[in-house]
Amino acid sequence: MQTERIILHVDMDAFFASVEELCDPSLRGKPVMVTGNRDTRTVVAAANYEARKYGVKAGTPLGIAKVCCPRGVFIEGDPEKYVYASLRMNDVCREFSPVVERYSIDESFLDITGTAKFFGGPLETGRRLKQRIRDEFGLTVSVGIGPNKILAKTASKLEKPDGLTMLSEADIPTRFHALPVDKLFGIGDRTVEKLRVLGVETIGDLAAVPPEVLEKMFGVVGLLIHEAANGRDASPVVPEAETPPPKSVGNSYTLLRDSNDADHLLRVLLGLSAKVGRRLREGGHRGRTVTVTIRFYDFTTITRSKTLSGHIDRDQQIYEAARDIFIRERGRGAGRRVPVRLLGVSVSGLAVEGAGSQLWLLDGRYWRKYDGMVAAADCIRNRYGERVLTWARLIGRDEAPQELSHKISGLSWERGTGARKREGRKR
Ligand code: DCP
Ligand code: CA
Repeated sequence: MQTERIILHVDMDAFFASVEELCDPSLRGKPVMVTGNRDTRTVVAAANYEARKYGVKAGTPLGIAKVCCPRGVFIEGDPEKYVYASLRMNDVCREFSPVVERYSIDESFLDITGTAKFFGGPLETGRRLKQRIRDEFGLTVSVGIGPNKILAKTASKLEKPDGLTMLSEADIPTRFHALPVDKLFGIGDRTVEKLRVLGVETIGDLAAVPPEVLEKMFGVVGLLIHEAANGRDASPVVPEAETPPPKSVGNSYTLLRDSNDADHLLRVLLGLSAKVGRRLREGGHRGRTVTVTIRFYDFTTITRSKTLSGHIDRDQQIYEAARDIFIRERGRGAGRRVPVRLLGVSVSGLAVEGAGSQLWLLDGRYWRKYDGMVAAADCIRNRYGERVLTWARLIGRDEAPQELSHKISGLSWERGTGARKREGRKR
């Protein structure tokens, strides 16, 4: 019986920029950079490999990118194109296995344990998948293959662009352990900094750190880091169809101190709305009904809803509805004198993908730009963590929990900023 799995990770090269090149072949060979809305302070979301020669990469502020690469072509991103290309790419992936997990806009995992033999083995499957995507779209991708997701994802990065790399169990003590620790899937800059204190430079160094030490430093995550550094990862490839669609998406938050300060409570609602918006977009959902939960200091709780004319998924739209509900309830006396202990925001009445797309199609230029910015901001957070972007209104507020914070007003890069670290009890 075969127990070892074969996982393939596919990652598009310079995705947004490559799609733009595809739409306008005259861009080929030139340094191309895709940005957010250019009316605001913005950053480069994607730089093609030509532009990277000038030192530009994702997150470089536009002003700096123009200095580094004055002859570069700067294009305002159009997420509709990228989503379309992403979905089509996924269709091609499904030709190679029924078990495909769309991991991000330009990355998918395929479990090819059962199907690789039909395509001539794992490497040949990777080669054919790359060829299919090249033939179909003229795009290059990098493919990584391994016995689990961690090794496959690490492998796909090793020979970018247009790479095809396999990391097997036998490669763990050698190639895998020789890599710098920041190449390990899931290890962010902050973790790398903390690990440096332990003298950890390579994945191998990390693998040698006793799990108890990592647990002490990072909690349960430390144990996962230990497993990952040793090339172990049992997480399955989860095809989308197996994820049941949620009925609603919501988050609640217990205040650090009970409060009846409206400004303060609205800020918490904003943070919650942003969190819910992000989760909706991640799942490809939009909903029509926004519900606010208010729990008072004595645990009495009210739940009030508002149903909108269309389906929404943007932080600002959710917040506006939540704020209306909150202000209406306060107008009726709720919470004006009584301190609030917990607030919750949820969105229900979810539309299946496509059915709620009216807003997207009918809205004018403003929303299109907004969409681009939201999509780019989401991508940035996917890559660099929730804390790099936040709403200006939430910066530096001690009750603006940073893990709930999102930046919408202009795609500005604010690495390392965000609301102050929350201390005290957990949500
Ligand atoms: N993206 C973004 N903001 C970021 C990072 C990425 O908007 N900070 C977008 C643009 C990218 C796309 O997501 O094209 C995919 O992200 P990747 O990290 O995979 O980057 P690329 O595909 O551009 O480059 P690579 O060839 O290194 O994968
Ligand atoms: Ca990519």
